[in-house]
Amino acid sequence: DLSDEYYEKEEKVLKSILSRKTIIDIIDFDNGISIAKGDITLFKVDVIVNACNSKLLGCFQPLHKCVDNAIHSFAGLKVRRDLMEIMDNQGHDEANGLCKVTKGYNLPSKYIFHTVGPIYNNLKQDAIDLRNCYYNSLKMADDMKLESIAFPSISTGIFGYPIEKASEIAINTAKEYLEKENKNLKRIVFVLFSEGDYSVYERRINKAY
Ligand code: AR6
Repeated sequence: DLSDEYYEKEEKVLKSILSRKTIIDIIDFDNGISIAKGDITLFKVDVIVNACNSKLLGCFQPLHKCVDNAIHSFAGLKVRRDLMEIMDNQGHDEANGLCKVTKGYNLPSKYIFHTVGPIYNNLKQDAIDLRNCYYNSLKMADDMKLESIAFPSISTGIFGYPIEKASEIAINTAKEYLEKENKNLKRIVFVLFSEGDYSVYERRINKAY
């Protein structure tokens, strides 16, 4: 049971969503890949991906400026409720590279995939885990017959993955997926939260194609 305070908070969030503007800075490359600058919670795509920890229940520091907090704040409390049920049924933490789906609720997007990126330790396994985050999300979106998916830069915030290395994995995994396996996806968007990250992705895409 949720207190009045929770519902009041939820209402404030909804009001702030209605007053928010949509993103303008977006580049579509003609290979199905796009990059954009800004807040992923503003995107209207079939699914946005969340960068989570292995508990999958949101960030435990309410004021932390992570994508997990942004997504939970704007999507609403039903996301955490659904994840609690999923994780209760599963009975153990989520492994790196895997993901679970919830609806998008108050977000413009239909679904959210909650994936667990690796905490960077400069190990070979980190690259495998990060690749799996992208690969498993793409595969799940494709299997669900979705056409558009937006990713944040997974693990490159507090999980410490260097953006140069992480962007190479993100773009190569997307490129490979589109070339070899894709059935339904039409648009893969990488949403970057800073100028610097955006430039890294732009350079990396030009290098990959
Ligand atoms: N839209 C798009 N990107 C964002 C947004 C946003 N609204 N907010 C932040 N970013 P991080 P991680 C960028 O730390 O490294 C949480 O506590 C951010 O600038 O969010 O995978 C989870 O619960 C950075 O470039 O995720 C986990 O415990 C990128 O998103 C942990 O953080 C990822 O940074 C996961 O760490």
